[in-house]
Amino acid sequence: MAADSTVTSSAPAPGTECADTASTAYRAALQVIESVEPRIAAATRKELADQRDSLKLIASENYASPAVLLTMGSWLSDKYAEGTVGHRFYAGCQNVDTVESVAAEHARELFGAPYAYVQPHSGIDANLVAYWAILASRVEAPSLAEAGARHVNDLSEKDWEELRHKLGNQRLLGMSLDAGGHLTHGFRPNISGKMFSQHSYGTDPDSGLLDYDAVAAAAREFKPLILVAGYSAYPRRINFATMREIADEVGATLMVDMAHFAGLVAGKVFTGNDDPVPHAHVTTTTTHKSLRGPRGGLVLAQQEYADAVDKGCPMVLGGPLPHVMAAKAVALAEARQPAFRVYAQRIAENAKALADGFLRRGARLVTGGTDNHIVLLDVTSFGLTGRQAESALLEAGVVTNRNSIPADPNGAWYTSGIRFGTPALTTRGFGVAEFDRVAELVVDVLTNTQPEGSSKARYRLADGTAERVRAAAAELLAANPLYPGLAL
Ligand code: DSN
Repeated sequence: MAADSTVTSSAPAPGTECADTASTAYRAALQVIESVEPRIAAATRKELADQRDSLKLIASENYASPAVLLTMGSWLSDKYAEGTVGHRFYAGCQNVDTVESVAAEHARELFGAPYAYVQPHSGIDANLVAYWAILASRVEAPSLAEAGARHVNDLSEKDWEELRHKLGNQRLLGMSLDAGGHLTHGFRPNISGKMFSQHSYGTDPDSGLLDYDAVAAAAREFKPLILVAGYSAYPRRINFATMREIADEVGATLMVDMAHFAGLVAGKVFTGNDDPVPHAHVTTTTTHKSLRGPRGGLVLAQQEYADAVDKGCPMVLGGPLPHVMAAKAVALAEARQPAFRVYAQRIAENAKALADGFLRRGARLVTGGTDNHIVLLDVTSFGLTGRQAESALLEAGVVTNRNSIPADPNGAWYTSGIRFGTPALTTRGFGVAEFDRVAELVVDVLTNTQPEGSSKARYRLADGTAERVRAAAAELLAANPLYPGLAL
């Protein structure tokens, strides 16, 4: 398939250029690593080459700036600091206190949240902190008051037994995995599906869109303690004001997991009812997806939940990772710059261009399009499973992940969808013309892929397809280099 458009490169996201000083730092670091374990230095170099040479379309990945990456490689890593700022279980935490305070201040200012907790090591940790903070506030605190106790250790064995029973029998209502929810929103194999009595809401079978009346009906019937909103594979915005009304009506706490779209909230693409922070009691996120920070998590809370969230360590977390909290502070400082708003706007514009590019070429999209950073392609329209499509795309240098679609006929392993996201390539400088070309290349691969026999995994890519697509992708990638200026 020939190119149908000439593409021009746009500027990479500010902060991801690699100045001479950063190049020198990376070269020195790799030399030091090489002298101890050359295989790790080699894998690190190879990862950069692989990331530079492929079209990264995984919706949950990005490229952090050299400043963020370099911040993680320091002796801050060597410090134990269980506890909270000014209240640690170890001596000598004054510098970690500074790091944690600065990161939390940036998080509060960026998201307009009364309280921020920056210790969680990941998204699942952030969600566990949130769940246990809500359980502590809504279940444990009233039980302690009733028993006239100040601390769980002061409870009689009988009261403790009752409280443990209560804590283990609360209800959680979240979006189902195949509608786009996350494992930690009550999926049975995950701890969230085991520690709560769980019920899920889906999407409208015809439109694929969230049906708020159905969510309200499920909430009225199930009466959850926690209503979870947020997604990892739903290509649309959520009205969080409506979700809060539903939560209030049934006395639930609204928890929003904005891990996927935190960058769009930070960049003010999602405002008003699209911004979860003013509406949710507790908001969680990872920091490494559209927010473009280090791998990690954080929790934002309204004041009423702040004290309980603050006990995340040692309630469910081990010692904080000071070097990662430092990198969160740097990333959040970057996200407070005006340039980040431009970046976030482009993420959404590019997703629309990718979706339109697919639709114009006859592909079927879940919900018929996107208004966030995700595009979910139903690959059954190409006669493929998600597994076959994912492998064929990878062979052609297009890195994606297979994903369930609502009522998926192929189940959660083989799936029927491919999830695409625009944050990473937008960081490299891709614009709408480049994303239209990406849609063309993806459709080229999928129309030239055939299932092999009755296998849901094996496939055959027509001769020459991988080479043709790789060559076209190489042009796009060369025009939009990753970490321009970084020479190892
Ligand atoms: N694994 C992440 C994703 O890909 O969406 C969510 O945790």
